[in-house]
Amino acid sequence: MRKIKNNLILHFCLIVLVSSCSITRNKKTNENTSSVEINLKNAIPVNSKEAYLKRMQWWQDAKYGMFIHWGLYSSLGGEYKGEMTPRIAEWIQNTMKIPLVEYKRLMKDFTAEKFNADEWVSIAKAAGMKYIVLTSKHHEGFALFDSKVSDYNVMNTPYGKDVVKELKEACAKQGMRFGLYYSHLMDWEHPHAYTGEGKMKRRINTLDFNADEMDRSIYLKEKSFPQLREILTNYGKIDLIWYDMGAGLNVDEIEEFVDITRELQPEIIISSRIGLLPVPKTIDNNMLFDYITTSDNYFTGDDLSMPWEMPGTTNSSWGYRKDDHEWRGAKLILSSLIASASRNGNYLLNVGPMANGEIPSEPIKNLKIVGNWLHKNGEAIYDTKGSSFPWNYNWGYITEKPQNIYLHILNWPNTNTIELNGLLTNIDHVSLLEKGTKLKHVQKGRFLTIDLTGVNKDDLATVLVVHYKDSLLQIDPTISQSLNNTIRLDRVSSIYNKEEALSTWKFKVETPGNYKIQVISNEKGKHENPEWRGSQQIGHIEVAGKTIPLELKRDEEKVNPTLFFYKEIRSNVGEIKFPKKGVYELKLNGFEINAEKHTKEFGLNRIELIPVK
Ligand code: H79
Repeated sequence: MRKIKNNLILHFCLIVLVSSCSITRNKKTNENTSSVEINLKNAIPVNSKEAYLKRMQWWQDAKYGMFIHWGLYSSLGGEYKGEMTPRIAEWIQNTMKIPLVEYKRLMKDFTAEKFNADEWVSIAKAAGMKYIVLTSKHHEGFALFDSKVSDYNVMNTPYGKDVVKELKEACAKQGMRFGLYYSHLMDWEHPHAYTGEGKMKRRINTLDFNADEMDRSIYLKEKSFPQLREILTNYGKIDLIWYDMGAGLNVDEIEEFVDITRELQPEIIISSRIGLLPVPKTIDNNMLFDYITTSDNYFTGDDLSMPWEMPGTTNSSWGYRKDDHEWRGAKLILSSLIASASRNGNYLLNVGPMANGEIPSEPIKNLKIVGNWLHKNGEAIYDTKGSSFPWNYNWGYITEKPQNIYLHILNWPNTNTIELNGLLTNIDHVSLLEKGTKLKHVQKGRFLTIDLTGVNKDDLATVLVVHYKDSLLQIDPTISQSLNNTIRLDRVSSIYNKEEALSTWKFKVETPGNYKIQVISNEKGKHENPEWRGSQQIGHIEVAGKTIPLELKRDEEKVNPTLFFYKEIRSNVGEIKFPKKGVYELKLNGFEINAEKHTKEFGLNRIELIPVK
């Protein structure tokens, strides 16, 4: 996603290119795509927005999936010649410069004697996950399926059976949706998997091959396209294809991937990492992917303009890594799931089995805890839509269904009350989702206040249901003070002018007086080395006729409820006086803000104005 947003020029060119190609797309006459014509005309699922949304429905309702990274790297567990790789474990061949002949010998260690497809699916089921995505081939080039295209596959290991087939069958048996990851551009076994120059060159196996002699069309023709045809032909219905690292492919190449995919699996859902592409402005035939994959392990807090999914890890690697015991706890997993759902996103959470086929016990345990919670509270996750409120709340997140607003309390409030601000619809009742117990509440003006006295707190998340009878939920989008008088200015509710590096909020003040200003932001960048950009910019805040120079300091830090590796930083900025009731404006000047993981801008989360007692 970051790639998409960072490339505005490319963005424009691609939009033009993609749409002008659309006319010719169905007219290709070469062998690979001749049959596409018929299929695309008859079955392209994006002929109308309705058809697209219908095809996407199961996935949007599912919310939660299991990612499985399994390959030859799994047998190393991150260790090569007595040393641990400093980077993600599945990159070990590239990072530790392991010669291909030697790496290929790992095939003999792919024993999988404890692999039981039914058991894996049962684990996902018990976790409350609704779909599974398996690495059919990762960057290393080794296929987990019976491939006639390349011998570098699971049939030539001691295990000797087709893993894709077994898992697909187990999924079909247990009613689990099944998707495949396929690294379509990168391949460290093929001599022609050329990804590009500069930084892109690091994605090539330059240890065994000479990048200057590479011809990508050979790789695509010999391995990537035909293997894709194999996985999309030999296993019945495939629900989703997770292309990865497609940056470097040109639009023609991307289109060819799309054509093959849609030809063989018209109902399939395609991930955005198929290439460096813009987010489509409209849902139509020209779409080359169906949903946006966000940056790994990074939830920005935003809703996006089309369906989206955050892929995440349970420790720090995707592939099995034996020294990494920093497992993401159940509460963090659940927070990420709830937060994603509250902004209409899915969460695809990874496990990295060992070469013997065992999934490490710690993530299984944590997944199960979340699964038990979902068993009781699933109504508030599955089939929901995101929050209608344009701001966030400190106590947790919101999901919705017609007539119901679900409040997921992750941080129990000291006041024992939960408050919704801006609600205009009349409430019928408020209850505890799990027990159905009705809760005392008061609705006055734009505030709904719910009394939590006597409510048993669920340490993971307590869900309240706010039930209303009107056909529509009405919300007043004006930002105003909460009942404890704090004013919360979320990045998601700001008007941002990028050229002027200016963020503006308008808000109502009911209680005049002195307020402390605090800026809350997130670290970003590589997970091995999170960075905080607060000290790299200077600017000022203009509010209530005053200009306050801004130099942010790391005054407080805490673990982020959704971002495993990245701290939430609080900076004290000063004080401001609101002399009387009324509408005020706050301008954050000189700060380029952007919540995404790999952008250099400041990762603003919100500004809080807190009354001075
Ligand atoms: O499959 C998982 C990752 O292996 C894959 N995508 C997820 C779902 C992925 N491939 N590349 N990346 C993610 C980006 C990471 C690049 C890095 Fe590196 C690998 C950073 C450090 C090692 C390339 C090589 C850039 C620096 C060295």
